[in-house]
Amino acid sequence: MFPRQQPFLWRVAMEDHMAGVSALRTAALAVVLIWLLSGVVGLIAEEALSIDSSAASPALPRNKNASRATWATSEESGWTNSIPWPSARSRHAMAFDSQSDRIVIFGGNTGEHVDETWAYDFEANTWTNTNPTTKPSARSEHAMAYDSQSDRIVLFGGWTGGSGDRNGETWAYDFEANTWTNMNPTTAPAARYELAVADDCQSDRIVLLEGS
Ligand SMILES: [Ca+2]
Ligand SMILES: [Ca+2]
Repeated sequence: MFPRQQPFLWRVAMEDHMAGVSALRTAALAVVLIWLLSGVVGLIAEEALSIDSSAASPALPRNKNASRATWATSEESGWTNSIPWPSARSRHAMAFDSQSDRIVIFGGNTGEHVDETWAYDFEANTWTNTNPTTKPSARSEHAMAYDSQSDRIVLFGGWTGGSGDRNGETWAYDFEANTWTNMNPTTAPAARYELAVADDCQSDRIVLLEGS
């Protein structure tokens, strides 16, 4: 009995062995495929991270209002803030138009006298060069105050350049209309610079003090 059954058992054993080898090969192939796939996924993830970090790599100036700022690139200088603001200056004059909620500056000295009118909006954190068509001549050391009753910023005097070049003009600025008007009053203080002015809203008068 036994010798007859042996070939059958051997054949069964060989078939089981071959099935086991095949299963091992399939498992090994699956492991290799998973390893290769994880490598590809890793490379893709690394590339995505490098793209993201390169996008943030320019040194953006830190600013509490950076989220509202507009940024522009330049090949020469990298990142720049495209929001305009007045250039550095001294001896300009400034007044607050409370009706328009704007701080307005005029003139000053940037190395030379300038005749720019700028308005600052605190909520938007923006300076605007209002570029009015008519304006006082370039000057510094003038004075400005806001007349709340007439909603005008009044400017007087200043230094316009040359030796002894004092100015005695009275100008009024309307922010909404963006117009400067030379008031040419019949009587006026003598021309001067380094003066001070203030608005007495109760009596509706601009008061002028001293000067050179
Ligand atoms: Ca106004
Ligand atoms: Ca007035």
